[in-house]
Amino acid sequence: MVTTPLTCLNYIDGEWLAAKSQAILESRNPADWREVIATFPSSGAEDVDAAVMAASKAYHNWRLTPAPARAEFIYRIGEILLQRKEELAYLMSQEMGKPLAEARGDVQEGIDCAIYSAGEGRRMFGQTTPSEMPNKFAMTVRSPVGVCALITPWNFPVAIPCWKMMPALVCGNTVILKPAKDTPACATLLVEIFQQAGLPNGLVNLVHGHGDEVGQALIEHPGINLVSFTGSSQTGAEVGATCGRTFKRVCLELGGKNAQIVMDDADLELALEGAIWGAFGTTGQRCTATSRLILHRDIKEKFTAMLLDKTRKLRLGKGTESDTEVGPLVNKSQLERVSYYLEVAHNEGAKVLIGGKVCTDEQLKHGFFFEPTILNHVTPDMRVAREEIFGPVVTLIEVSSFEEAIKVLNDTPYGLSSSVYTSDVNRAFQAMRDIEAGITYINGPTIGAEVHLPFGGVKQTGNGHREAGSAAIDVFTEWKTVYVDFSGRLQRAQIDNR
Ligand code: UN1
Repeated sequence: MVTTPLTCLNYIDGEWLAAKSQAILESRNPADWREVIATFPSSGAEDVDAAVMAASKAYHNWRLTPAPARAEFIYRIGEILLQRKEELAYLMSQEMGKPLAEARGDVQEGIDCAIYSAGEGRRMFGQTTPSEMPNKFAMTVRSPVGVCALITPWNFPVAIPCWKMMPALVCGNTVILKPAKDTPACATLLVEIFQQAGLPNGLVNLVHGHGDEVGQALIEHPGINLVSFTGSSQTGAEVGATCGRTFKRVCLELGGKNAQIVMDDADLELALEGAIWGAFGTTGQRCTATSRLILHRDIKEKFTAMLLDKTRKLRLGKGTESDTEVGPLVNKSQLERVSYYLEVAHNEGAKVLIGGKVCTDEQLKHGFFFEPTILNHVTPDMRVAREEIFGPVVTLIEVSSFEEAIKVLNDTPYGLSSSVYTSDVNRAFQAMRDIEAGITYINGPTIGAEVHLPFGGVKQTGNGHREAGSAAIDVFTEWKTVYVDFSGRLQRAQIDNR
């Protein structure tokens, strides 16, 4: 296990460095804020500059390294991640609060991503096509984009950086990781693992600090070719605007207001398990979390009673304790945000069925614990039904028909994940077609996307790109179209002599 507090540093051109300003920040345990987990540099524009320079320099050789050889490094990273899984999971649980089993799952997602991305090194397919002309050949090949700035959140502190770094590197890019300031220790250990795999210097750089300093400097930097950002829609809109102005390719994975529909013909026990896991897993701090339960009126009363019973039994606690089911929120401002939404709910006329307040348990009073909360009498127009809360709060909305359920599900500014519990195959297929979201689960919860499939959403959830799976290769490569004319003469195109 890692001994805390850790002294985390930036990693630039193969060297571990303090910020040029020497300024330092702290990361604390959200289950007990008296405990410092790590100190880390509060970097600025000059640190970003050094990282961009290193990444640009390293790019020249890396892009010429054959993709299968690049992939071998990624495979090796997966092996080391597997060896160091427990150490990383424990640190994650300490640093951002998720229960150990979930932290292991987060690291496993990184390992899965390594295995998948390494395979991409031997695919990286282009197309071959006939030409309009005789003795001429046409094809497309993929080229790397260049230097990528990867800005990642704290809720999946290993999986999400892996989703971005691994495909980026396999495609021949070099990267600068700017991790969330709530999880600098996880990011540092992860980059140490990349280093341990023997990656050449400058390919992976790590710059810690505040989003509005380091993040801003990165997205504005002329040496950055691509920005991949996961975070709130509000920040994402600004990142997108800056990248638009400076002609950078940008991939945005933003908020969600995901719903699970439970129809009158659903297996209620199954739907219940899904709802609890979707709403309260990771303390509701997933962009895929279930924050609306759209319940058919014929099962609503029964299902609500089942839900209350199960929620009451959830064990809140420190993520590092083995029987914990729900950990703390990540920091004070998240706790304040969730508390604020409870006020909003109250003012809008929603009714708290359970929870609704900061946990007062003596054992947990030094942590950012909020009780798992169910809000009843919620209507689709309420702010609590439309805005992302990012905490253990689920809203109940009653509907009278399947058509109404789909309409309510779609009635939000977001479109990431969705779920329908029904035993009617016709409804399942209709849902697949009509739901406006990037991900739809039939008889499964809204969380739990797998790394070999596209991840992302529609509307304010993003800008049309997808992460993970082969979709990630589309993000991290440019198409080049190549024509080979072996006729030995000028063949003029777009001259109509037919
Ligand atoms: C996120 O919350 O930003 O689908 C990612 C899931 C996880 C990833 C969540 N595999 O719930």
